[in-house]
Amino acid sequence: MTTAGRKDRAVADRIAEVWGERTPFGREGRWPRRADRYLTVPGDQVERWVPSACALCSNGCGLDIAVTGGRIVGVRGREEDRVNHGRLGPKGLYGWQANHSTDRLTQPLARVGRTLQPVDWETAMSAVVNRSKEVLASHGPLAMAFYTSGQLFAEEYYAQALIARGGIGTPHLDGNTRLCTATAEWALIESFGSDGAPGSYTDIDLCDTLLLVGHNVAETQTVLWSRMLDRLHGPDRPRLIVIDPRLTPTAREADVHLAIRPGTNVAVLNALLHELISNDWVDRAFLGEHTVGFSDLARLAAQYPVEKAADICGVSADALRQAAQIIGSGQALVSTVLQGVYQSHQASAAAVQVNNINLVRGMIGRPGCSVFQMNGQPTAENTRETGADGTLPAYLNWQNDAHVQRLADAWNVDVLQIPHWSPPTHAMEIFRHCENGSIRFLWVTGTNPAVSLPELRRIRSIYGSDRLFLVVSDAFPTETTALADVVLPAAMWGEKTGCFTNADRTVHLSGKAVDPPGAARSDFDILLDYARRMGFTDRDGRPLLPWNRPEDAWNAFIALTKDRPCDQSALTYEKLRDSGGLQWPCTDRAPDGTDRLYTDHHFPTGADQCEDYGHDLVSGAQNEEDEYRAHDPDGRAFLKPAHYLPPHEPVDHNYPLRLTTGRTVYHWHTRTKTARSPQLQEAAPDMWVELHPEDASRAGINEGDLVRVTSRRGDLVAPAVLGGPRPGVVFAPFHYGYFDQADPDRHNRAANELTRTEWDPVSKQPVYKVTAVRLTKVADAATGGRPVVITERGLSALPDATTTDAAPLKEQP
Ligand SMILES: Nc1nc2c(c(=O)[nH]1)N[C@H]1C(S)=C(S)[C@@H](COP(=O)(O)OP(=O)(O)OC[C@H]3O[C@@H](n4cnc5c(=O)[nH]c(N)nc54)[C@H](O)[C@@H]3O)O[C@H]1N2
Ligand SMILES: Nc1nc2c(c(=O)[nH]1)N[C@H]1C(S)=C(S)[C@@H](COP(=O)(O)OP(=O)(O)OC[C@H]3O[C@@H](n4cnc5c(=O)[nH]c(N)nc54)[C@H](O)[C@@H]3O)O[C@H]1N2
Ligand code: SF4
Ligand SMILES: [Mo]
Repeated sequence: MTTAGRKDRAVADRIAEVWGERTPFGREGRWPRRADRYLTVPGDQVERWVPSACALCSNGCGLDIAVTGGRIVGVRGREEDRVNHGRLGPKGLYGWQANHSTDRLTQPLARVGRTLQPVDWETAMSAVVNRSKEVLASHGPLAMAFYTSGQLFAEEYYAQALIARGGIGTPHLDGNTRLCTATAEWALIESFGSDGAPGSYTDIDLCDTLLLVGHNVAETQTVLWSRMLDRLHGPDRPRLIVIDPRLTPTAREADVHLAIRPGTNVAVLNALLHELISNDWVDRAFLGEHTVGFSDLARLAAQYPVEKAADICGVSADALRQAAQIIGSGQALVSTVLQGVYQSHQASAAAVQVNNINLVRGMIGRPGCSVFQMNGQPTAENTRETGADGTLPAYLNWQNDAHVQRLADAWNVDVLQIPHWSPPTHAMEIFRHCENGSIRFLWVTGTNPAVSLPELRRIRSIYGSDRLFLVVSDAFPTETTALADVVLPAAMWGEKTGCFTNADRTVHLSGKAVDPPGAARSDFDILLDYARRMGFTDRDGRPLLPWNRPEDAWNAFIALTKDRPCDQSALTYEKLRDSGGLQWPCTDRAPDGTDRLYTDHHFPTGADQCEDYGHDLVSGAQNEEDEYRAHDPDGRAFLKPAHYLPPHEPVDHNYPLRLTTGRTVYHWHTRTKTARSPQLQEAAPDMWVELHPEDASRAGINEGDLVRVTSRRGDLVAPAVLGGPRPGVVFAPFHYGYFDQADPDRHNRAANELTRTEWDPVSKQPVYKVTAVRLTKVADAATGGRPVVITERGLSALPDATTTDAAPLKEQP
């Protein structure tokens, strides 16, 4: 950091002070502004400020990018932005430095034997196009697949959806949104008929009760947590319930922390529902007019008295009663749900029970009342809206012929060109088809599956297979690009223009601030080039993607959303520029956007409108159109109950502990960006695992000792940090792969070596949070381990620990 950088920072150190100073405010007050910025040059040397938003989580904080001499030199939060009121967290302030990292991909690469050689764009794109044409000729469209991101821009996803579904005619297009918020999407569809976040961040300002389920918001959406903290530290403090097996920074602030056993969400939520119903803390008028299914829900919940749930979940019955009492007596409830539900056992069934809690209380569509089936990645919402994630664009229903026809008309293609004989293929199924050889061409964009997918040994073998032609578009060399046949260098955020939508439906236009390095190109331009070279045309022989700029694609997309639940037909670039960011729906009737959905308590469940006919929550069986129409809920929300089932992989004598995986505040996923941002990398330089002191002492493990965590599929070796998880649970961050390890072929650092190929029956989201493992000590801190620096947040700062691997000591029972 330069001296100038120090002098110009209007905020304290966001590494030590993750959430910054408190600016408390009371209920119905306005969240005070706070101007956060970080510059590496003196402020008066900034030549231009380019409006954008932070793309390092789903909060989508509004910011401006500072540019000097054609380089990004810093960022400042926009005080007038409705999302962050000027604040930025650690990743937002420091993460942009990765853009200028010297090891960016600046040229396409093509495989020659075992190595990747630099080539020009002509050579690279010809290779991609020639192989596409060969595969199409020899195996047909079902041999072609695309695996995209939750981190590109809406325009890029829409181009991909049009190429895959309208151009090639393959159902095999999905996003890493499948690993991220497929369950958010499906929980919303199952309850309300359509995707789309019902609530608004203004509800945080107005609520009196917060229920956070499997959501460590303090570390994963730090600016949203600042908003919550400012309420929690202000007058009329809302009451806070946190359901999480670990004592996270979020849980530390809770009135009631339910540290449940991983995988038992449905049991705990059913018990809460049972308490609410049996105490008559329910809104009978709302239930009668606006929902279907209450008697079934009540009947099922009655089978979950708190004592039974306490037993299953490993928490006290009193704590459960207390939590229910808080929810039952509050007048304005905001619930949030994230990966502790979506990536745990019975993901969709559990997420829907949180919807049910808000519904039985009648607390939705009113100020201060909402449920956030949270997003994670910055643009995952757009993957879902544009149809790049295993749904059709604009929340159209693949089983509804009129919907598919509407899409075919918009694209001017034959309706049979758009695959709709079954649901679009989900990612885990795509990889299965690659494994068995029926998919021969896979194009991966903006995701690093060789670290982020479960059971990495299997993934490496699938991606590395000679039979599969693998194209990877990325900004950096990664564990996945290393397996590719062709690597395409991509422009990143700040180097291209496009829109993205945050977790409360706020859309920002992110401007191009600087040119991409070397020959790197935006994904949008790469996709247009591919479409032209492939010769995709519409029914009249005109180019299928008749666009030149991202704005053209955006205009086509928003036109398609007209009268759909995600209607953004009036949300032009011009309006986005003028407003600095608006919430959809944004239409001629609501030109300034819409704060919260369902204020009239009419839900998009009608058979003609809904995005899907829904599923059985436990088996995942798809409902059919005829049966749905026969009981058309016609605007009423569904209350869908579900029984608790134990996790599929049991803990037993050999694997007695539960591994759960997740995040630290300082890193973003597989660290391609945050490891290249000096402050963030320094704050959390290497892998660790967190243990409960009782489990550690039983295994003879002290803080800092090197331990091995082994599952039925693989192992990892890392120093132990004590504290955090409940007894019986081990926590490992999933950020650390192999690109910055001395020996990249030594595979015992990534958490996903241990996880299992398994997914939720409804959302098809992989299960990352309930792996059965055992623990062994490898070496003492003093001998083979490393000194561990424990911060307030339980993190450790330690040098290269995974390269040491002494002989395992006696295994623990
Ligand atoms: N710093 C940082 N922020 C991020 C990201 C990042 O990589 N780094 N990624 C972004 C993305 S894409 C996402 S999806 C979000 C994820 O954000 P979160 O969901 O908040 O993060 P996780 O750490 O994956 O999981 C949350 C919590 O679930 C708990 N948990 C585990 N098993 C269970 C269970 O069975 N039941 C319950 N109730 N809880 C359980 C874990 O202990 C953990 O504290 O974060 C976003 N923000
Ligand atoms: N065990 C375990 N595994 C998990 C999770 C967990 O909690 N536990 N969480 C899951 C979740 S929620 C998520 S979201 C995933 C995240 O998993 P990934 O998506 O695989 O992780 P990232 O590191 O964000 O990968 C994004 C890639 O895109 C590149 N990139 C960045 N910007 C651009 C761009 O504009 N264009 C292109 N073409 N490339 C770009 C980056 O360099 C990076 O390589 O991991 C999942 N895996
Ligand atoms: S909360 Fe999320 S969007 Fe906001 S600054 Fe932090 S990483 Fe960026
Ligand atoms: Mo995610």
